[in-house]
Amino acid sequence: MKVAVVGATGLVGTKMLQVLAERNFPVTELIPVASEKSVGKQIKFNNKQYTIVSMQDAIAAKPALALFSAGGNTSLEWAPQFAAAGITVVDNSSAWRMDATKKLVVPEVNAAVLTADDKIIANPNCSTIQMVVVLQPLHLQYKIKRVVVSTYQSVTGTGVKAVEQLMNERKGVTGEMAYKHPIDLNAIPHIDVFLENGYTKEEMKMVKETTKIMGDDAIKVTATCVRIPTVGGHSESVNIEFENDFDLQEVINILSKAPGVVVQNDLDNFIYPMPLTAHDKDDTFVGRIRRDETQPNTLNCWIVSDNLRKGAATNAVQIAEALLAKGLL
Ligand code: 11C
Repeated sequence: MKVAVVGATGLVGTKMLQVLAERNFPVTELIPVASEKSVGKQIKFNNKQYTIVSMQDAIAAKPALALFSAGGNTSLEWAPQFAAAGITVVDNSSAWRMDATKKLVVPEVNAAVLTADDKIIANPNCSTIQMVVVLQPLHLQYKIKRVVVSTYQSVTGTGVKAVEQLMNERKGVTGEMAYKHPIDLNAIPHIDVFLENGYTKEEMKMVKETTKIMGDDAIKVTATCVRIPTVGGHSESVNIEFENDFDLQEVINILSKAPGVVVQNDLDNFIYPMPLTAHDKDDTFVGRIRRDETQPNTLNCWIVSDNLRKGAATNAVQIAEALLAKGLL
């Protein structure tokens, strides 16, 4: 299958190429697309060299699938043009996620919603994806009423410039600032832009995307999103209130069997999820699973996943795999 990767030179685009190769996605020809300044440059995929092309040339090449990770504005302008040419787009930006006519998909949760009519499919925000793969199996069993989440997000979520800022600060070198503040030895409670309600757009993504993916508007979510100086993945402290009571061992058993979830909850051996150990893995890790002793039917846990993998590239490729499995590609 001919596959285009739009934004092929960015952090997520590079990871998409890696994940496509690792998972043996049936790519017969790669069409890498990047900004005008990269057109004509070569990139390697599956031991073959490919030349980066423009958007127009990518559409003319008629791939069956295009994985987009080139930002919201590029996606708003170009995804409809790819779709009009019969190319199925899986888009990693926030451009289409809350559009009622577009599906927002985490395959472990809602692959069933995909149909032949879906030509632009939205990949959710990284911090939402890793949370819903853990919430969904628990919701099916105990029915979630409310979620309170605080995130500890890796600089890789911002992009190459933020990783450079962190590394420059570590070396004592002055360079370009991706953030308004130093990030090393710091925690910045500000991810994406501030909205009128005092929350950030990142926090509201977690609120709105969760109910759309899980297909239940009754689930209440409130979020505080914080950037910290890590690179391996995003971490989340999650407090979940259920309609029904639970047995802690049953919760652990349910999560142990949940697709894409790995339980790391061995306190005696100091085993719990961390960005350093989640880095470069496709799974979502959950630990510190314990009852909230301050109110009934409420659980606390700690969720970590590599935001460039399950939070972006891996989830996008899994959507493509789901389309393929359903005969929609
Ligand atoms: C971050 N979650 O860590 C963001 C990155 O809406 O796809 C992804 C932003 C998005 O900064």
